[in-house]
Amino acid sequence: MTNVTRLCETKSIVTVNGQFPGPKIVAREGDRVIVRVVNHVSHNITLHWHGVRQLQSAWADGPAYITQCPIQKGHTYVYNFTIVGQRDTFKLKVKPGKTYLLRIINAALNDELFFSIANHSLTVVEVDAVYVKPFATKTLLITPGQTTNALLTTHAQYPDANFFMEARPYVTGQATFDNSTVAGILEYENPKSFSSSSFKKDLPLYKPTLPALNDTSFASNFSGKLKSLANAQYPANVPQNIDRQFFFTVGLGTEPCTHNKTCQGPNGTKFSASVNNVSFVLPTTALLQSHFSGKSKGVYASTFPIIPLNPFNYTGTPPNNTFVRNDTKVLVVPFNTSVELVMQDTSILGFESHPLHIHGFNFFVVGRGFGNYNPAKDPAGFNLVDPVERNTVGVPPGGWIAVRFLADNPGVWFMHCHLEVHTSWGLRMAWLVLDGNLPNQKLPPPPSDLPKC
Ligand SMILES: [Cu+2]
Repeated sequence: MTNVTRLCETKSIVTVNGQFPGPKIVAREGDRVIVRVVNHVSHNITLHWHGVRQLQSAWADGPAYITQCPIQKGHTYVYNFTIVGQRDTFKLKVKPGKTYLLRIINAALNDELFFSIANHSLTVVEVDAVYVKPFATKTLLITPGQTTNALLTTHAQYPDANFFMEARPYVTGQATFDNSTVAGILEYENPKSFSSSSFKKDLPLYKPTLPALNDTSFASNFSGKLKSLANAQYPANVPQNIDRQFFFTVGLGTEPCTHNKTCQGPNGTKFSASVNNVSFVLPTTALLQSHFSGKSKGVYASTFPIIPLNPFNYTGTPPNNTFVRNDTKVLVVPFNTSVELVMQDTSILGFESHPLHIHGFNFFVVGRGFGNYNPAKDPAGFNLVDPVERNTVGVPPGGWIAVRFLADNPGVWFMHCHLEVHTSWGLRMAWLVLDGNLPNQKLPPPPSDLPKC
């Protein structure tokens, strides 16, 4: 634990080697990364390497009770994995007439964010470690769990001004939220000035114009601009033929309030969240180990519903009964299954954008729309040529998203809303991808130091 002070507030937080943000790990394509984690705090700990595809290294993925039991106080675990097929992941001082690469990460817990720099445009070149067709924009949108690389070309001449870089939330839900704007300053080095050290307060300071807090049409427009590079060197290997189709509702719900407790949900119920009305309950032992050792009984059921069990008009009037089912269910797919998954937001407790994140895979975002997904009409509009490939995508508020991926990575893979509050309420599930026949298509055995629950 380390005391950290930000914006005049000091808190004791969990840090890595006493640093916040944590230490930077620099790795190249093909590198093997070995990190020995020693838990010096009294809480259980795991580390997840967000955005790193754990190809055949499910044991190193990190989510507690999914791929491993947590590391207990005083215990250690060595994370060991190889970086495969990955293209990477504040006063900012710049020089005129140059192009800078900004690596932007949304590490917030509960806020999707708009980001803009006054009087400058950004050229988006990569999201979630995959190249995209470059496009220019004044503002970008980034959800928790997403990363975006963008080029910033500075003014050709020293501008005699400073510029705010600002971020503030994109919010679609009905809960209260922090609507404050955070700001950094983009400052130019004056080529004619001898001292480059002091910040010139007397210069004009410009502010960007950010979209309104609930600007879903901006969000939709921005998402529509994201396309894979899809060239000979970086092809978009979109599954063209589908083996299995799944339809998940994602959204909020309620559950009965625990006896003698006060709950914040409607009519004294407790807030919950679910996928296909299953609010995922974490087991007390890790799913991956239970699967590998063939001891799944009493830990999880392989009966995750592939469509909603009680269909309703998802974007119309919500049903009277909004109770979820609490359960630990996984969706089992054979090795190399070509998967199409449609995720539909629901009107239960209000529409909301949910940034859905999958571990173990990238998916291609082949379709997106508002209202109820129509399986008879909507697939005709799917982009199977150059859809964006990523690992976290916002399901539009009151809309749906269609993704495709090839289940070529054996193991148990967590999928969840990246808004921390929704994950904790149960908007999470797990895929179980079985072994293939060949040796390189199998989940290797666990490392000997895998923590015990
Ligand atoms: Cu959510």
